[in-house]
This record gives sequence, structure tokens and C-alpha cells, in this order.
Amino acid sequence: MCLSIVNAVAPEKAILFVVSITKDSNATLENYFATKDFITPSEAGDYSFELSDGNKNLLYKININVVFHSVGMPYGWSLEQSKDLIKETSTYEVLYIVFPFFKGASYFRIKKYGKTILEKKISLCNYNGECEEHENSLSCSDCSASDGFCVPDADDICDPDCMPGIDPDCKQQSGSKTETRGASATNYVLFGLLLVIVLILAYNIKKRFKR
Ligand SMILES: [Ca+2]
Ligand SMILES: [Ca+2]
Repeated sequence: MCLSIVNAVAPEKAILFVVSITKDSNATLENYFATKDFITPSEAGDYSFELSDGNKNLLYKININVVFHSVGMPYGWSLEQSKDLIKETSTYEVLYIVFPFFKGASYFRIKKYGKTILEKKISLCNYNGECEEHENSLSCSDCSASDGFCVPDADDICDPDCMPGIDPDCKQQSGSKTETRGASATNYVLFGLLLVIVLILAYNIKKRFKR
């Protein structure tokens, strides 16, 4: 039971979609990529967001009630002065929708009242050996840990994209730096010993020549 609670609160491997929608139902898929996050809960709403496989079989669906927010009336402005600004900013909304991760996710679809307003073919990996747009180490073997994306998991991989102190595996790296420092100290001792031997030899040779 404890495990299920942990599962419920931990971010999971997911696919994030960034979408902009205008009030007159023009939708644009701005970006998408694999991430670790909490799945967007489905609610009663006029919009549905769907993920399908290569045969367009539905993998997952999230319903959302899209609310078009506007900026408030700026301080000191009259309603008349703010009218255009409020109208303009209330005409579109940027949404961040998180789906569970599906390796075979191939189509992203947006519907309004059941009618498709956007359908896009997506790819999280094209297996061509190059780490490209929409690909990262979470979704694609084309990418290494150095993919511009921080995965701060304790997975024995120090992710160079994470800020210091974020990835617990990177502590190990500072440990290896200590080892490097230890190794260079050993080098100094060896160099010192070598110098002493050289000096003794030089002293003995000099003594021999004096005889
Ligand atoms: Ca690729
Ligand atoms: Ca990375």
C-alpha cells in the first residue's frame, strides 16, 4: 500500500506537449519531448487531447476544460484603456499537457466537442544515431546523457546537463576528482624521490672525479 502511495506522488516517465490554442479553436503543437513529470488529470471539458500509436489506435486520452485567461487591468488604467489589452490576451492560451510515456506514440490529436481540430505525426526517436529535436536520453538511444536535458535520477549516470547538486550521481564525480588530486600528490612524491636519487648520483660522480 505504501508503494502505491509512493507511485502516486512520484513523477513518472512521461511525454510533455506544449500546445497553444486560440479562442476560435486554432491549435498549434509548439513542442513535445519525453520528461519525468506528473500526468495531467483528465476532467470534464470541451477539449480532448489524444495520443495514438502508428495505426492510430488510441493509447491515452485527457479531457481538459480550456479557460482563456487575460491579463488583469493594469494599475492606474481605466477600463476603457485596458479593453484592447484584455481582449488581446484573452484570445489564446498556452497549455502544458503531460501524458504517460508510450514508446509507440505516433500521433497527437486535439478535439473540441469531439471534432478533430489538430492532428500531428510525432516521433520521439528515429534511430539514426543523431540526437535531434524532440529526442533525448529518456526516449531515444540516439542520445547520451549529454543531450541538453537534465535527468536528476540516482541511476549511476552523472548527467552533465544538471545544475550542481541536482543529480545525486554527480557526487561520485567529485569523489573521483579527489582521487585525481590524490594521484597528483603521489606524482609529486615520486618526482621528489627521483630528484633526491639524481642529486645523490651527481654527488657521488663529483666525488669520484675529485679523486
Ligand atoms: Ca535521431
Ligand atoms: Ca542529459
